[in-house]
Amino acid sequence: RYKLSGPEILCEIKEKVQVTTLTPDMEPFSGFPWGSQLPPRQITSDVGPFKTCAVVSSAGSLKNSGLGKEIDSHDAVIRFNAAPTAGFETDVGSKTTVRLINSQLMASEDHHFLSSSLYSAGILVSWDPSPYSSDLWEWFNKTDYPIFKQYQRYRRLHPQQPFYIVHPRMEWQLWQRIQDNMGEAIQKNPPSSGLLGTVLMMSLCEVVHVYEFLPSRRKTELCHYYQRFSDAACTLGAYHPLLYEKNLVKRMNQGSDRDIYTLGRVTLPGFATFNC
Ligand code: NCC
Repeated sequence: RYKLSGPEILCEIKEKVQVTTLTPDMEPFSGFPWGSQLPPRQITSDVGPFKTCAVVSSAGSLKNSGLGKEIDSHDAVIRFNAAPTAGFETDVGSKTTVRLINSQLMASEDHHFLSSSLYSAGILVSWDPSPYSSDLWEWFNKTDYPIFKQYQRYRRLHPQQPFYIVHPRMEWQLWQRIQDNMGEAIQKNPPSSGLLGTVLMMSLCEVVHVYEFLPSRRKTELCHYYQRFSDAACTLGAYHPLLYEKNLVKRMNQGSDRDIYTLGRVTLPGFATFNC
């Protein structure tokens, strides 16, 4: 059962993971005055389609990669959480089309989410890692972090910037794909931002290149390319089922092992480009 081929896994993800964002017509949001702050249409209807896309993990192994030009040559680039480009252009490029952020960052004092210019460029997409539930009422009543309070505040300050919220069902549909393709029980925590962003881009792009999600020869214990902090758990996972996510991406990779080793680059096809 868990020995599916790469193309079979790609098909399962395409067919079973719905890339959905919250819209004002969904309950309970339809009953709240602020529900109208949500974008009226799905991100997949508003954004793209793009030909080529780059997913830039925040891994420390991007440091000294010199991948900046290659990353910027894509039609769209997704980055995560507080990952900066300023000062790191040579290694990570400077284009940011989409930034995927978790609700922990939105709520934390340290990140100055409401005021930092880091978040005001490009399209924002946020998600909340609350425990296993895809029911919107249930989730609304027990999000892990105050995602809606922060969302409303941010929207008032930046009403023109596109800002989506991922339907939690997507996290758990993706989690189920990881679980069903492993021979052992994995922790019931949602996939990392990196995998969520990869699947989001597969629904917006024809070709997706993912950088340093599968570590290259530059593999390091340095957590992020933009910080001094070291911890192998950043690459291998603790809370997120990161090792299993990486195993799945390795099996779906359509590029060469050499590309992984030298560039930290994985090549995945957009959902629109293959039939199942
Ligand atoms: O670290 P984080 O992730 O922001 O990284 C974004 C994505 O890059 C991939 N990654 C990162 C570092 C590394 N050495 N190897 C990698 O492969 C992962 O796919 C990761 O998802 C997150 O997923 O949202 C996460 O967020 C941080 C943190 O909340 C934010 O950076 C904001 O400060 C989490 N760290 C902590 O809670 C301490 C991290 O566990 C997951």
